[in-house]
Amino acid sequence: MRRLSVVLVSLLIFALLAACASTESSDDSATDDSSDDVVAAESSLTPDEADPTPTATAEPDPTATAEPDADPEETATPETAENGDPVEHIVEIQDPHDFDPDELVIALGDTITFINTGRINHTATLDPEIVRNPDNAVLPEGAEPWDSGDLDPGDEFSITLEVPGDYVYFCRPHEVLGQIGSITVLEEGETPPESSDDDSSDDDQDNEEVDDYL
Ligand SMILES: [Cu+2]
Repeated sequence: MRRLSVVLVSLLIFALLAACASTESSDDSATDDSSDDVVAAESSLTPDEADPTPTATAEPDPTATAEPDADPEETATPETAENGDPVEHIVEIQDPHDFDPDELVIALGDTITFINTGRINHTATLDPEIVRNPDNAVLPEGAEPWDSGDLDPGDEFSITLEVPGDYVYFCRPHEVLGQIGSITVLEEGETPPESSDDDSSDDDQDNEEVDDYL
């Protein structure tokens, strides 16, 4: 019985060692094979995982669709400006031969009122038919010529320009003396920039010009 048990125990130990060795080797081979399989499985899974990724990129797309939503808001802002009351711009006609300001940028539908604040007669005129220098009478295509007629001191003349574009007008008696003004009418929905600084600099230039003439 002892021998048998010793043989059995030694067989058992041998069998255990053999099993351990076989499992180690099989583990190695199995690990390699399975890792290859996993890599293959991952590579085959990667397209599947790549599909969710576009789906995840599709989530930013709604965000991108939210940006177009912001654009209507921006277009809504000009609409508010369009719905706003038209602005009246005052241009003083001054002696000896000056429009103040002589450059205006206005929104479509705004009104310009010329006021003769001088002591002599002036006009505010945009008529290519009666201008001496064609450069002094410029109006966009489709716009109508206009003429205030003679403005006595204190007289006013108002006009609303309905066609966007660049205008150059003049004073009939004083065109040759350089009494010229320009108006830019912005496109529908555009609003004129804040240009008070430019106006003041223009005024300074105008005053210098007047000083030169005086
Ligand atoms: Cu004049």
